[in-house]
Amino acid sequence: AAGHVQVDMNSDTGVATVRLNRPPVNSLNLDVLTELSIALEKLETDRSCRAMVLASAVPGIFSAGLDIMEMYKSTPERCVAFWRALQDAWLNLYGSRLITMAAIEGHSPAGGCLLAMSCDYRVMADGKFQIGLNETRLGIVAPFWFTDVMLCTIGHRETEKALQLGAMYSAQQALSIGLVDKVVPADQVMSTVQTELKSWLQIPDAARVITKTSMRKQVLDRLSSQKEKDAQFFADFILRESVQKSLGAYIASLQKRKS
Ligand code: CO8
Repeated sequence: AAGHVQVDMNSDTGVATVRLNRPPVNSLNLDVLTELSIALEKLETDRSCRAMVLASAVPGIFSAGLDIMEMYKSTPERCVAFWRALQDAWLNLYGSRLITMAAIEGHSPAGGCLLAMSCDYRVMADGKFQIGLNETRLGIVAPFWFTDVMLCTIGHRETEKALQLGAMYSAQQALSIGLVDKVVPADQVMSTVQTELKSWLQIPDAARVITKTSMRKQVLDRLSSQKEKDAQFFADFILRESVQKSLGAYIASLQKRKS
């Protein structure tokens, strides 16, 4: 089904807005990730496009991360296909020549946090929303490239704590450890991103892109050089009986939280 990723290209400014649109929580399944990859590839080759704002069309949610249902009681084949789609979406985003900004207007756990961290700049809404890599709380382990991106964002010590605890941070806490760059009231996130973009757009693209690429190349190469091995590892790990049991318990706790 198409339409889970809305792209709004402003050819006057060269800024595209990409909104995830998979209610209720923008969880990332195979379809969404495939659509996101394709959208990013299109913008990458669109010479009129210089920048991209990654945002959500669902109020109160940036993205709930990977669709847990893609990992629960799935098949090895589906797991590998799903993981390849995630790898490709991430390689396209983290390696993008565009200026990429995350407008985090809601919750952003796990895969949502990965997408946000993979942008060049993050503005988050103040208030009740949380961001972080909470994988250990689900009894799963953040892949090495999630860890790499977090290391590049907040440094070794904070990453150690964040990952072991599966810590979820408020916007203010995230700001204090450098996980986001700016915190503003929810209704000002977009305008703040637009203001920040002005400074980035003043920099000649070629010099900025070479700089960005050289900073990110090592981390990108580490996954690119072992995509198949990484996908196989994911499928083997996630389908372990003990891991399935943890995921089952986590899904039940999500449901229980509601009633
Ligand atoms: N996947 C699938 N379904 C989800 C997810 C998800 N990630 N998150 C929420 N849902 C479902 C809920 O179960 C609920 O379903 P239903 O209506 O059928 O009961 C529905 O979406 C709405 O959710 P809530 O009622 O909880 O909505 P709230 O607005 O109250 O809360 C939150 C939104 C804060 C996002 C909350 O739903 C939440 O915390 N969700 C869990 C997020 C999470 O833990 N994601 C982790 C995913 S794992 C990941 O991204 C990286 C994995 C790396 C794998 C490595 C292995 C080697």
